[in-house]
Formats: sequence, structure tokens, C-alpha cells
Amino acid sequence: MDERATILIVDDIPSNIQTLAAVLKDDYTLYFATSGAKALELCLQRPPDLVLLDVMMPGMDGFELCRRIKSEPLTCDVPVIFVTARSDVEDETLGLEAGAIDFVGKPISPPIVRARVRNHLQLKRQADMLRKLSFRDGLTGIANRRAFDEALDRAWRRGARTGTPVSLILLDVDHFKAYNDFYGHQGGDDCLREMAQLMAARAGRPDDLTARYGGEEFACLLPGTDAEGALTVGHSIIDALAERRLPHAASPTAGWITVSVGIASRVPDTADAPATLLAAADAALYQAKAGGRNRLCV
Ligand code: GH3
Ligand code: MG
Ligand code: MG
Ligand code: MG
Repeated sequence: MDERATILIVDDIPSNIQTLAAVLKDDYTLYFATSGAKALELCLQRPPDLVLLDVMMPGMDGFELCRRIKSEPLTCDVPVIFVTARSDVEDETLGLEAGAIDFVGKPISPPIVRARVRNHLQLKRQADMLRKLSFRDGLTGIANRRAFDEALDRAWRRGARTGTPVSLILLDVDHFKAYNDFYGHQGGDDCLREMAQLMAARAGRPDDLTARYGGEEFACLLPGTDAEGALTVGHSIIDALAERRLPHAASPTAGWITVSVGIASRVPDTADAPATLLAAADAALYQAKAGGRNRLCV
């Protein structure tokens, strides 16, 4: 597999592209475009790790292309470096305001181009890694609360636009304090990891998101799934746990790990906040607990 970073070089003059390509081709996978429109198309098809961008081009110039790249959710984090013969304050200000991260002068100096590209790619990799980590739960490796909150907001807005339902399943492990007391905290951690995998496998559609919502509480977000579909997923998780029979000798409910499940489903209304869905699922979960645990309520 090719692990090399990809760089898009944009310039209306092919010989300028060739000059840059000669400097970078041994270390990176390169793409080229000779117009802003073509570059934008390539970026959206497959976002590169970095863009080297000419300022003066017929049609969409470099500043405009940079603004577009920065305004698209798919490409807004891609670093853009301007390659320009014009180095007056006004141009540099415009470029930076358009979202560029850096400049290199024309005619280019190969060592400087290599160094700047390498530095910005390294920063980008670090930022990507931090971003990824900030949306993962450290214990289980599944999505965390932050990822869930963002996904719920997105699903809610999309559902309101398209008139399609959003369903939410909240799951709380039964008698988990007793589990920790009996099996030790390490045993509890192992159990949470195993449960995360089991739940994520049951809510397995591409748009589904299973997250660790809090301590021993999990959430499955099911965009585009109605109440009936959510019920099926909820039951399948309860059934899978009954089949798996992770031992819980201290549970008054069963000899194995069980969960209480609350489900809510709505066709989002922009007048309503997604918090109403959460509150409904939480109320259903409370009912499942009060009704004896190891069960599902809607
Ligand atoms: P209920 O059936 O009413 O849900 O009872 P419960 O004991 O599960 O509920 P409670 O909220 O009293 O206890 C939750 C327990 O989950 C207590 C806490 O120590 C444990 N817990 C939360 N996060 C973690 C974790 O990351 N690892 C481990 N091992 N335990 C955790
Ligand atoms: Mg030009
Ligand atoms: Mg709890
Ligand atoms: Mg619990």
C-alpha cells in the first residue's frame, strides 16, 4: 500500500508544475491541475494532504480556489501553500486571509519547498491524529460522547431536511457497580470493551454510530431508521448478550451481563432540539430499569 502523502500542484503554466514536480516526486504522490475549477474537482473527489497553489490563473484565481477549499467541509483542513512571484504585503495578506498556511517564492528554491512541504505535512498528520483521538473513547476504542453529540446534531439537521426519522438507543449495564466489586475494576474494563464491540456489531449500518455515552452507558444513533427498526436493533443486542452470557455472578437480575435499554424515535423538526430525543430515550431507559432491568422500553 502507498503510504506516501499526496500533494496537488495547481498552476496554469505546465512548466511551473514540472519544476515543482521534479523537486517533490521522489517523496510524494503528486496530482496536477492547470485550472482552479479542475483543482477543486480533484480536491473534492479525493482530498490531498496538501495543495501547492499558484496565485494568478485565468478563471478562478488562486485566492478564490483557496477560499473554496477552505469552505468545503471535506477539504477545509487541507493545508494550502501559495507559490507566487508576487510577494507584496497586500498579496500575502489576501492569501493568508483566504486560509493559506504559508508561501513560497517563485522562482522556487528546492530545499525551501521541500522543507516547508515536509513541515506542513507533519503538522497536518499531527492535527489529524489529535482530531481522531478526540473523537474516540480511550477505553473501548469506539466513538466517545463528543463524537456522538456531533453526529446527533448532524443527523438531526439532515433528518429535518429530508423528513426521515432518527432513532436513538440508550443502554445502561445492569448492576455494574456490583460487577466491579466482584471482578475488580480491570475485569470491569474488559467487560466494557467486549460490550462495546458487541453493540457496535449490532448497529452496523454505514450511518449507525455506537458510542460510549458515559461510564457504563452506551448509545446507538440510527439515522434513517424508524422506531420499528430501532426496536429490532435493541432486541438483537439484548438477545446477543443473553447468548454471550458474560458471567456476572453478583447480578441479582441474571447470572450474566444484561443491559436496560431505552429507545426513542422522531422525525426531526427544526423547532425541536435533538435534546428532546435524548430525553425521551433516557425516560424509556429509566422505565426499563424500574421495570426490572434486562429489558427494553420505548
Ligand atoms: P444499575 O443496574 O441501576 O445501572 O446499577 P449500576 O451498578 O450499573 O449503576 P451505578 O450507576 O450505581 O454504577 C455504575 C458503575 O459503573 C459504577 C462505576 O464504577 C462503573 N463504571 C463506570 N465507568 C467505568 C469504567 O470505565 N470502568 C469500570 N470498570 N467501571 C466503570
Ligand atoms: Mg499563473
Ligand atoms: Mg449508569
Ligand atoms: Mg448501570
